[in-house]
Amino acid sequence: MAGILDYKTALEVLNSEYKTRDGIDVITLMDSVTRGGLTYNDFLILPGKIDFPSSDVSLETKLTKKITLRAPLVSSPMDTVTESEMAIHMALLGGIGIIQHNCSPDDQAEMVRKVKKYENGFISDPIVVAPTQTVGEIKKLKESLGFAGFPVTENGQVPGKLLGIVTSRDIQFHDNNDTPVSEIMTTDLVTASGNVDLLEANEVLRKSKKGKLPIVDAESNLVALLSRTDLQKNHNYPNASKSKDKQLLCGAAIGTRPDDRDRLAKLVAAGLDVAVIDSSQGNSVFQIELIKWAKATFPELEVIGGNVVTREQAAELIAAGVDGLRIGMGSGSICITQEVMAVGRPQGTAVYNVTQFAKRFGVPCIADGGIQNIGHITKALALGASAVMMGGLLAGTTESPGKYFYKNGQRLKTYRGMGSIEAMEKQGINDNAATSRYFSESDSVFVAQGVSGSVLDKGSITKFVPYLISGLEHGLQDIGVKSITQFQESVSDGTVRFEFRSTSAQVEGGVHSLHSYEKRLHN
Ligand code: NAD
Ligand code: CPR
Repeated sequence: MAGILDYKTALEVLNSEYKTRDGIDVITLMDSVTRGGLTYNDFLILPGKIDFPSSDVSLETKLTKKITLRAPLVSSPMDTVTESEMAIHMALLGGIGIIQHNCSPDDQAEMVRKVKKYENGFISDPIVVAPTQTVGEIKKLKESLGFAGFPVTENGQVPGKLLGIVTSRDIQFHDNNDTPVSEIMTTDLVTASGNVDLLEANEVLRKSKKGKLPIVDAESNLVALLSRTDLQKNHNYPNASKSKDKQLLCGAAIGTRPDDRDRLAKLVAAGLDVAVIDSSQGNSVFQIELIKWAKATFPELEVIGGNVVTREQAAELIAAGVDGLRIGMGSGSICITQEVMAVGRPQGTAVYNVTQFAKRFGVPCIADGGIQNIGHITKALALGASAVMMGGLLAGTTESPGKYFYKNGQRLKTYRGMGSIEAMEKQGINDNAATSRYFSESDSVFVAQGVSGSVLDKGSITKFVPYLISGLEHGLQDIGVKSITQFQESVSDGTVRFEFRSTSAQVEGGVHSLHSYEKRLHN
């Protein structure tokens, strides 16, 4: 039939008559000289061709020059986002957590130690009791914790010589609350040695039919515990981020005050893998000196500098010796920096400009702030970031610090900026924590750079992060790339194409024209 072309001819026509691919390349997209800065919402990536399953997509990426992650996901060093629980689970799921520093150096080092000592499934800091404690005290513990079954150690601590276990059954019908634990505890124990692995330990626990399996060292000191109730929960984490010695990878943030050198020494002694120098404006003599000192003093430690949003800032920190950069100024969900300081940059433009410069020196970059959904992560990767850092998206999860509370029937947790009045007012027990950290010598009032608010309960990151990962894999599949490396190469060579998104296009791209709906993101 005249005028109608068959499939083969369509491809021939496409290849012979069209000089460029549909859409625009990244250079045209990011031409901020004529167009101004862009945020993630201002553009879209055009789909490519799918010829592989999404499970084939690799999300392996560089966090720093030496550290590789299986997932490009980092939790932010904020006191409502990352302490040990978050860092442990981020690392188990293939990303990494950066422990916050609005606390004493000793507390922060202890959090790092907890991550480094963590072994999946083993409780490394079980609640234990001393033989001199009373039945009454055990009943109270049971009431407040919701479980009983406490190992009894000679010194009432871990490690400590294991003497027995006191369980619900031991105290159930015991009316005399003054009886010491030593008289009623079970001493007929099944234990496993300290070098047992999780699979073997689970097997011993299963066969023993006991509720708890104490793990002891060669001197019979209790070092950890395995609980029957956790048997079902002891998932495998094949993508866990681990150092050479098989411990989970852990990051921590420090400031640029003179005291932060002592803080860093403590963190390194606790096993720290990567330090993030935390400042909204990274290009300062304080930071440059600190980077040089840290790299000279701890050659094995990876150091991420920031924050930066321009080539010039990046160049200074790269010259000082950073192993990675953190990009973002004023894009965070709790942030008022652009409003108050009049400085910052739209995040898409900041990410693109810094990454294109830093990649010439092999310095990976983290896109920090403003990540509201999976699409934003894909776009940050498209613009050259190796990983994204998230605050608000991970706040309100089971693993984030802080207690849930209810307001208007909704379950919430606090989420606040680290330069909010509330965070600055948090009084540390040590002179480097909290307020002293934020003041310049001449300051007499706080100038807030962020707000304090609340976010909805998001459940556990053990569900939320796999959702992010799966969504990313599907996104890359739609674009037609099998890995982050291929993605970034295809953006650079112009194969992956983009489109601007007008305001009405943004409205069209969101849910619209419904009377009501419920936005459920994953099962
Ligand atoms: P900062 O510690 O870098 O700076 C606070 C003040 O202390 C600045 O005036 C700085 O010049 C001064 N200072 C730092 N080191 C000094 C030294 N050695 N000697 C003398 N003065 C020194 O912290 P910040 O930039 O205010 O940020 C505070 C927190 O808020 C951080 O956690 C940061 O990540 C967060 N924040 C982030 C952004 C962002 O857009 N990414 C914006 C604002 C705040
Ligand atoms: P969201 O992921 O919530 O958008 O942004 C988190 C990022 O915001 C942090 O990693 C940090 O860089 C930045 N941030 C933290 N506190 C801030 C204050 Cl007070 N002001 C501006 N930005 C802040």
